[in-house]
Amino acid sequence: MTTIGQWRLRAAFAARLSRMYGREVPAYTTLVDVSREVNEDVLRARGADAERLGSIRRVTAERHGAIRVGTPGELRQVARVFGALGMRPVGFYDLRDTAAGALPVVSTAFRPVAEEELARNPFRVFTSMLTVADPRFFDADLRARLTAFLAGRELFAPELLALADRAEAEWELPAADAERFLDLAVRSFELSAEPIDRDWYATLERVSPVAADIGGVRSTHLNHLTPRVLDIDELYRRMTARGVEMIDTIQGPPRWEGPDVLLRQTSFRALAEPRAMRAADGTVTRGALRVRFGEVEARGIALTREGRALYDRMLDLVDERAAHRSAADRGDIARAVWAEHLPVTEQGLVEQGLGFCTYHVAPGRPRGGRPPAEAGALLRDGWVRAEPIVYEDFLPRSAAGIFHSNLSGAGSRDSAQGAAAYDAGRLSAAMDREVLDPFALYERQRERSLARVALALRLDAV
Ligand code: OOG
Ligand code: NI
Repeated sequence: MTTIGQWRLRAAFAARLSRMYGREVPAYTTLVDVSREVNEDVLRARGADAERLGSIRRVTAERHGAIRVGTPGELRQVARVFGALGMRPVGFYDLRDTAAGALPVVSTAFRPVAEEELARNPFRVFTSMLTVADPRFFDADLRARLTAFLAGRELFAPELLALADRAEAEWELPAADAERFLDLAVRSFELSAEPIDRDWYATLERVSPVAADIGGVRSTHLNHLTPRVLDIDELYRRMTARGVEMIDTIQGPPRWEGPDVLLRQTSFRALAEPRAMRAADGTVTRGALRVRFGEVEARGIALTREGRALYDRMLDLVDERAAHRSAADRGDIARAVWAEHLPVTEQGLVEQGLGFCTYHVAPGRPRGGRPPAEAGALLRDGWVRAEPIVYEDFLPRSAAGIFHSNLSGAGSRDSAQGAAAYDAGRLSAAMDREVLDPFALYERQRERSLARVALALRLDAV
C-alpha cells in the first residue's frame, strides 16, 4: 500500500492551495510568474551565490499563506490540520499595538522546524486569531454577540480533523486517505459563496475591517499566498511596469549596500471581489469586498537576539528622523541609519554576534597543527567556512504594515480600556502545543553544525 509522508502532504497541500488561489485571484498568478522570471534572471547573473539562502528549487516552490481565525478553539483545530503537515507554531506576534497601527489580532506562524524539512518544503502559514476578549476593541455587548456567532460556525469538518490527527500521529497517510485529507483541507480555505449578513459585517467593520473579515462570515479563507523572490526591488518595478497597483512601500529592511537581512515584503493592493450580501429583509445582492491581496517577499540572514534588538532600535531611529520628512525620504534615511549601525558583510554580522550562521569543515583546510577550539578562530584560520542561516519567520511591524496597507478603513479602539493579556503562553495553552521560540531554533541549528565540526576535527567541543 502506498503511503504519503508528512512532507509530501505539505508540498502537495501548498501546490494545491496555489492552484486554488490562482483560480480565485488571477493576479496572484501574475505575481508568481514575475517572481519566477526575476529569480531566473538573478540566478543567471549571480550564479551559485544566488542560492546561498536556499536552493533555487526550494525558493521557486516556496510560499507562505496567511489565514485568520476567530477563537482559541478554531486555532486549536487549525493547528491540528497543520500538525498533519509537519508544521509547528513558531513565534508570537502581537499586532494590537505596533507602530504601524492597532489590529484586533495576535498571531503565530506554522512552519516546519527541522533543517531537512525546511529544505524539502518550507511552506508556512501566518495565522492570526481575533482578540475577542480585548475590551479596547469589543465592548461587552459586541463581545457577547461575536462569541455567539463564532460558537455557531464550523471551519473544519470532523472528518478532516480525524484524518489530520492520524497523519500527525503516524507521520503519513495511505494514498486514498491522503487524497481525501488534501481535498478537504484545501476546500476549508476557499472563499465561500454563502451570502454575508450585511449589517453584521458593517457592525464589525466599524471596529476593524479585519474583525469583519474574520468574524463577519461563517468560514475562513486564505488571505494571500506569497511567493519568494530573490530581488524584490526588481519585482516591484516589473509589477508596476505591468500596470499592477502595488502598495507604496517595501516593508522591513531598506535596500542597502549590505547583505539581505531578515525579511522584505510588499504586495499589490487588495482587489474588489464579488461577494453576495444579505440585507436585513432577506434580499441578496451582489456586493464587493476588498480583503484579499497578493504579497511577495525576499528573505535574508536570520539575526540573533542582539541583532534583532538592534534592528528594532534602527526602526525607531528611522521613525524619529523621518518624522518631519516626506515619505520619499524615508528610504534614504533608513539606508543611512543602516550604514551607521551595521557591518556591510554577512561575515561582519556573524563576527559581531548579530547574524546566525552554520559552520562547515572547509574542504581545503590547513594541514598540520591543531585546530583551535573556538568558532571565530576556526573561521579566521580557514578550518571552517560559515553559511548564513535564512530567516524563516515574520516581523510584527511589517505584518501590521501589510495588514494596514490593504485596509479600506482604520477602525476604532477605545484606549481608555486596559488590554487583555494575550501572550505566547496563552496561545500555547489554547492549542495545547508549545509556541516555539524562533531564536532557540536558529541557535540549535548553529549548535548542531558546531557539534558536527567538532566531531570531524576531533575537538572535544567548539
Ligand atoms: C497577515 C498579514 C501578515 C506577513 O507576511 O507579514 C503577513 C494577514 O493579512 O492575515 O502575512
Ligand atoms: Ni504574508
